[in-house]
Amino acid sequence: MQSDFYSVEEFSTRQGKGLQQALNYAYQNSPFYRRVFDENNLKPEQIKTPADYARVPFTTKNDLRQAYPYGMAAVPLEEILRIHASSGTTGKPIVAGYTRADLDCWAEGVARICEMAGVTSKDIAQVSFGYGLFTGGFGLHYGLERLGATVVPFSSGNTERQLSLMQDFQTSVLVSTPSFAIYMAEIARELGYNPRDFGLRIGLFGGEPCSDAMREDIESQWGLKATLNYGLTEVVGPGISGECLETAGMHILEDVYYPEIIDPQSGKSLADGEKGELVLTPMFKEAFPVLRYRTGDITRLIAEPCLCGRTTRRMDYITGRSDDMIIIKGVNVFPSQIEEVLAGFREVSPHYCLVLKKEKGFIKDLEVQIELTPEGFTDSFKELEALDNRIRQRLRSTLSLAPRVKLMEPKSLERTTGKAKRIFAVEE
Ligand code: DLL
Repeated sequence: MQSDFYSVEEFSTRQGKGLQQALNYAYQNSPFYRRVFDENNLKPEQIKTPADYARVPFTTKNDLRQAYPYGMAAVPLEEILRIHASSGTTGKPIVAGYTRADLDCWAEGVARICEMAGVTSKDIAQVSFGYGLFTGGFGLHYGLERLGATVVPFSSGNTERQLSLMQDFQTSVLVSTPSFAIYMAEIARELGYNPRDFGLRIGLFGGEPCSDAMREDIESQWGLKATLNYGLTEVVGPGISGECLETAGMHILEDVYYPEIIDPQSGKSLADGEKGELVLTPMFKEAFPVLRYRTGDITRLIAEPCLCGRTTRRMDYITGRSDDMIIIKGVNVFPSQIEEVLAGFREVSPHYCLVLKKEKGFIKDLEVQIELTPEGFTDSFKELEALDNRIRQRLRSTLSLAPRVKLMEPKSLERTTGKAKRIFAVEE
C-alpha cells in the first residue's frame, strides 16, 4: 500500500503531525495523561521535535495495570465498541478498548501487514489464534477480511480437526504462533500425513519469538514461506510490524506507530541500529491512547533500504524481553541466548524449557530441559552423556555460566496451541 513507500521526508512530516495530534488528544481527553503532563509542567505545544518528545515520560505496564479496568479510557464507554485484554499470567490483565475509528485503523494496519507477506484476495486464510480477549484471532481476522482474503476463523486448539478442515477448505495461509505451526506438523505426521501435501503457501506467524531454527523447521516441514509479524495488546494488538517477502526484519507501519529505541537501564534514546528496548506511540488511538509505551521487547531499528522497495524502517527480531532477563549468581542470561546454542545441535528439537530453582525468591540454579529429536534419541547412556557434555560446554562458553542440562525423550515436553511457555520457576 502507498504509505509503505513514502519518502523519508514524508514520514518525518507525517510523524511530526501525528505526534502533535497524539499529544493534544491525550492532554485534552485522557485524565491519566492530563495528570502526567501537569505533574511534569509540560504542555503539548512545547513539544515540537523528536528531541522534545523525549521529555514526555514513558508509560509502563505498571501504569496500565493500575488503571484496570477503564482508567486509561479517553472516551465515554458508550463509544467503545470492543474490549481485549492481555494474556497476563498473574494478577489482573491489561485492558485495551477500541472505538469504531480504532477498529478501522487496526484492520487497515493488519491488512497492510498481510499484503506485505504476500497474501492476496485469492488466499484462504485459516486463523488458528484464539478468538477472545487475546488480540490475535480478531486482529488477524478483520485485517485479512479487509484485504479480501477468505477467512476461516478456526481459533486455537482441536488440532486434528484443524488439519482435516485445512485439507477440505484448501487453506493456503496459516495464521498462528510459530510453536503451533510446529505442533500441527507433528500431529499431521502422527496421523500419517505429509504436511507438504496440504498445499499451504504462506505462514503469518507472530505473538512470540521465532528463532531461525524454528523458521527453517516450519518452512521445510510445511513447504511454505514463513513470515513473522509483531504487535502487543497495550498498543493495539497484531499489526504494528511485519515481514515482507525478503524476510529481513519486520517493517513498522511508521505512519501509524512512532517507534523509538531506548537503553532499558538509563531510558536514554538510542540511534537506529543500536539494540535496546522498543518504545511505541500509536499516533491516532482514541479509546485508550498511550504515549511512549515501554514494550519491554529488545530489538533494534533497521533504517537501510529494504530490497522490496518499502521505505518504512524495520525492526529486527526480538531477542528477548527486558523483564525476561534471568540473573543467576550475578550473571545476566536471556532465554534467546540458550535457544541459539541449542539450535546448533541437530540432535535437539525446538522444544525446550528453563526451570529456575529458587530459594527464598533468589535463583539458585538453572536447569535447561531439552527434548531430543527421534533421530537424536538413543538408548546408549554413553552417547547421551557425551551430548549432555557438549551442550553444557557450549552453554558455558556463551553464558559464562554452566546450567544443568536435562535431556528428555522425544515428545515429552508439553505442547501448546498458543504461545509457548518456556520459563518455569520452582521454589526449593
Ligand atoms: O501477542 C499480539 C499479536 C498477536 C502479535 C498475534 C502478533 C500476532 P500480547 O498477547 O499482548 O499481544 O503479547 C505481546 O508478545 O510484547 C512480545 O513480547 C511478544 N510478541 C508478539 N509478537 C512477536 C514476534 C500479541 N513476532 C508480546 N516476535 C510482545 C517476538 C513477539 N515476540
